[in-house]
Amino acid sequence: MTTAGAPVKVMGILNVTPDSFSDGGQFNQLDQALRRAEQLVADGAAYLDIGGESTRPGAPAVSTEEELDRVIPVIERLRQELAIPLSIDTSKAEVMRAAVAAGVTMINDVRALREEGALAAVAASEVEVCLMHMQGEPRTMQQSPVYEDVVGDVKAFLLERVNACTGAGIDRDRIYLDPGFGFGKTIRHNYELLQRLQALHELQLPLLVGISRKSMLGQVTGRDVSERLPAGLAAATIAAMKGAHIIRVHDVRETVDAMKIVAATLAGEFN
Ligand code: 7PM
Repeated sequence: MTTAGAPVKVMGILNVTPDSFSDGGQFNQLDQALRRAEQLVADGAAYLDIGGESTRPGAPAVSTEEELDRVIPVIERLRQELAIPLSIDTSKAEVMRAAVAAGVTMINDVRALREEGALAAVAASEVEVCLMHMQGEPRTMQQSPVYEDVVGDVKAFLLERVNACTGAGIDRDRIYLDPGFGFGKTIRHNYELLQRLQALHELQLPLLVGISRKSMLGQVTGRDVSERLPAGLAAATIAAMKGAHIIRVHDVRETVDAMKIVAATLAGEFN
């Protein structure tokens, strides 16, 4: 359980994959991304996470060129127009370097800097980094995930990645950890991780958690992706009560309200 500390921050997801903005035309897409970003800021986001590579189970890989073309113009435009810290959801060193040059505050890597050159790219910068746990690769990770002890295994993996970071010259004060809900995990694994989220505090680093609209919500409620918000708010609230520092979501406005209730409860202002 957490103590009353800084309020939990909400990270808004800004997808810039082609399917998220239907018709082509780069200027049109940039304007749409900016409008969506402005809305997320107005809704109370503390970070925007920009993703150009679909990490969904079974998704095709995206080339470096394609990913750069999708995300860099968006980062540059948002950096010009908005003051909010930006995060880039990528695993590629080249995209990391270009995103840092374009002004991101955080690298959010579902592969925890295991790709060639990624550790060095972050070490050469001053940005924050989120190290996420994933078993396997997006294309096949949901086929038959196996753990000895999911919490222990995730913790051991994250510790190894923290050590790889510090060994490469990335200070601990720049690192966030994420158990990677839905990334090579069964429903049981996901709920055991949520139930025992506090165990990850033993690594003594802030936690980032992403559960928004994921199948672990659909499997319990029977709801389709578009109807998972109430379940997502319950999961975000539980993660916050267990001491998560940043919650990564699609529905920022509603999640910020939920986090205000958590903060009011923990601060005891009205008791
Ligand atoms: C389709 C299915 C598209 C799932 C995208 C996804 C996380 C992340 C993602 C997370 C961190 C999503 C995922 N999930 N980064 N990127 N933590 N740090 O649901 O849980 O957004 S992609």
